[in-house]
Amino acid sequence: MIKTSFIKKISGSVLCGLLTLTVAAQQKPNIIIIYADDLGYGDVSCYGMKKIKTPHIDQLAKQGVRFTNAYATSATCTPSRFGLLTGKYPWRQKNTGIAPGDASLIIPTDHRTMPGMLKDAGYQTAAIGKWHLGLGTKEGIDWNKSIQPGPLEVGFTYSFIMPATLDRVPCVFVEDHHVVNLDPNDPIEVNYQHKIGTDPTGKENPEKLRMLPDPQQGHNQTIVDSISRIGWMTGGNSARWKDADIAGIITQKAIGFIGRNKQQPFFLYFASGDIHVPRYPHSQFRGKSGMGLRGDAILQLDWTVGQIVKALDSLGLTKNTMIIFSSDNGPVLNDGYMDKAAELVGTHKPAGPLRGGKYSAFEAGARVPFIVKWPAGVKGNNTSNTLIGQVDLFASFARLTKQSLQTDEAPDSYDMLSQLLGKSRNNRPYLVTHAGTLSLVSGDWKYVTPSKGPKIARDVNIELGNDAAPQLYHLSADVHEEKNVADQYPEKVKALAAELEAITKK
Ligand code: NG6
Ligand code: CA
Repeated sequence: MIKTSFIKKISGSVLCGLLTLTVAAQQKPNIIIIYADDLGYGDVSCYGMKKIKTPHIDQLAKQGVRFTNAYATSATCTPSRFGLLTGKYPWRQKNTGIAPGDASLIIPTDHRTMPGMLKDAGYQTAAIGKWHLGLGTKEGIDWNKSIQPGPLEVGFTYSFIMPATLDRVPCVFVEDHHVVNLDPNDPIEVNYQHKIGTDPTGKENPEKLRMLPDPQQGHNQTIVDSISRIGWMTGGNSARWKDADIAGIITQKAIGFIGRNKQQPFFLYFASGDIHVPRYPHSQFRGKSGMGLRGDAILQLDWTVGQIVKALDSLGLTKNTMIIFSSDNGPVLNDGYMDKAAELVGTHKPAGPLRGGKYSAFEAGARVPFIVKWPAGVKGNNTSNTLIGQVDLFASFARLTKQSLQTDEAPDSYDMLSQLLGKSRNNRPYLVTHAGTLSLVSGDWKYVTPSKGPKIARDVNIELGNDAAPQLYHLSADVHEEKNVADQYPEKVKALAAELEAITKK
């Protein structure tokens, strides 16, 4: 009797100790960034999409804070991702434009990144999905050997990535340092200058294609999975992806990572390939939106969000996991393939009330959906018009995880944790966005630097927002940037131009 109660006492206290340990280890919230590709401000139903429903994304908004004034750092992918992960405006560094498929790693390995900082805070950190930040050194990559530097050299403890974009070769997954399912007897070679190997190309064999590339835009080189891509590749046949399976595979990888790390804090940077071209979602979604493949890809993206939420629920991790949902840049319809996105969009406005789109200095270029859900720290049903940037996540997560930033880290990142949690509405003092030309958003105003660039990108049919004269918009009254009021407010233009100039020199 005595013995039993003694044992009970011991095991009770051991159990109690274990529980305390688990709770202590779980005190730091898990963080998941779900990063969509080319999803516009108006492309999900909680931001105004009427034609199709995105219930899982809407649910995040219902249970969290939905931001109406949040920005990617840029109007294209590579620079936005660079800004998000480094806390530094991409235009401060050369070669941060849209990365060619054979670009070397763009993120410097000698500075801490956001995942690196979280790793120091005790997190397991994963990059899963689209990378598009270059891989390897300037000497080039041998895709058949250890591929580095890459995500693991900039702070991630695990990675499972598509190296560039879905429309660029090599169309294979890379897990940590190696191409997945590569047969050493069928080595991969990639070339962006000239054709290599004997694989058919879209240019020579259009009859082999499931969707035609837009003749104005290229994308007519090596055919992988019946879709021609940018760049040429040969070999690696067993490793090549099937486009319809990508979302399912990366979602499974994400759920696997979450499951493996359920006992310790984790950070997951989940970069979906949806809804970037080529759009070829799983048959479960094809034909379901009534808006063609672009709408179908939005349904697939929403499903992905639902799967991740469900996995958290079943592991009991929902309460202490912060999910941030956003997009890398604004919307585009025809971005290289004749997938009928433009023909079938109907009355839907991918950019909602905003002007322009992907590539544009107008608001639709970089103002994107941005939702934060964290049951343990954020009240639901909250909408915030606070000015905030994805570049601010680095400093905000540092505060959340009680890490101090070194002086040269995340130079453009503001600690906006209170705003993320819906507890403050204080604006960031200003935010620079980038689409070739730089713009400064400050309070109600937006100043766009004069640029001699074209006014319209004809191939994608998007207004780029370039003008040789300075542009000034009163965003709170004119969110569609109809009226350039620079002539009416010369002092404002001067002040904002000077402020922007000073920021670029910092
Ligand atoms: C452009 C491609 C476009 C897309 C984009 C990158 C052409 C004509 N257009 O250069 O199809 O791949 O790059 O998109 O090649 S992003 O979302 O990754 O920035
Ligand atoms: Ca993009």
